Amino acid sequence: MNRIITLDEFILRREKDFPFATGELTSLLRDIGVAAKIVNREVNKAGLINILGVADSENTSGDTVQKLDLYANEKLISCLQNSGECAGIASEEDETFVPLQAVGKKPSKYVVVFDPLDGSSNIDVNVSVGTIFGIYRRVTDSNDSCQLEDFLQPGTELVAAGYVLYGTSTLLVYTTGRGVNGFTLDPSIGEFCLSHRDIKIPDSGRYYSVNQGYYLKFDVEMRRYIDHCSDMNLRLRYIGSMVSDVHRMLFQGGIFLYPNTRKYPNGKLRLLYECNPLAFVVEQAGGKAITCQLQRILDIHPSELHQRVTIAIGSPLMVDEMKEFVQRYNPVIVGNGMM
Ligand code: P6P
Repeated sequence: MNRIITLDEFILRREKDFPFATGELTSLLRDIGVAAKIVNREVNKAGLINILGVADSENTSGDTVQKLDLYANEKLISCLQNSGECAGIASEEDETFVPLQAVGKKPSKYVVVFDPLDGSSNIDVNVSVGTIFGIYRRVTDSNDSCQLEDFLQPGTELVAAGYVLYGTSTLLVYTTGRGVNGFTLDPSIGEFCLSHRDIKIPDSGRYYSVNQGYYLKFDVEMRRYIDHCSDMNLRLRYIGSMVSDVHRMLFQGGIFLYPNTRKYPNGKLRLLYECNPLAFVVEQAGGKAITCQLQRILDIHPSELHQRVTIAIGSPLMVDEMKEFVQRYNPVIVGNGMM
């Protein structure tokens, strides 16, 4: 039986891979692991302690906020505040970024973006949800409070990103730009243990994931690509929780799409704390992530915290094929030199 390698041990070992690492990123990643355990504890018993259901509020994006969204948001912020390694956070649940107080005299070098509970509309029906996070090195003077530009960085500047999936088991998947590894929470010892080493996405797959209910609202090139998936007898899987749908693609191969619609002309999903972190993970696993207008997700320079984008993410051969459909049925996009 393989020796147990905990998340803490793995992160510490990997710190040695970074010659100039001074331990801040290591302890920040470990603190996110702690926050994930706390959120997991409540997600798993949400039905028992009356934190299911809808909070009487909407977030910046106009999404109905679930009580557990707010709980997860609070726990993540307090864990990151205690870490002393995080200068500030940007969350789906907060209209603006939230500077965090320095602990002692040490200024913090990093900021964290996160969706505290992605897919939370699924909670009340016991369908898996997840936390998505990304870590940036600050671009402003670390002796001062963090600024908006610390968060408005392209995904290529992420130093780490990942997600926690609260499903049949609780899995933390992350990358620091040297591959992707997965850790399963062992409740008997309260530790995330290495369970999926060096994850690689299959080049292609038998699944496509899109909200078929919007089919008639998609542009022609997306409808033709979706028709092609159906003609190829691919299986449609759509949970309504991006982190869960993308997680499936990571292990089984496939493509996840959220194109523009009349209601969401720029797409529904948020660039900063949904698409960029998942794009970093998927690219590190050998996959691709582009907009439905063929721009690489990680190259986009965000203009505001809650910016929405369209996305096609998953197996490289399937993303390339989708790109061919866009080029064939909407040459205007290609003419704009997107890709
Ligand atoms: P729709 C959840 O609210 C979310 O942000 C993603 O996790 C998910 O993929 C998407 O929205 C679902 O949106 O319009 O298909 O219900």
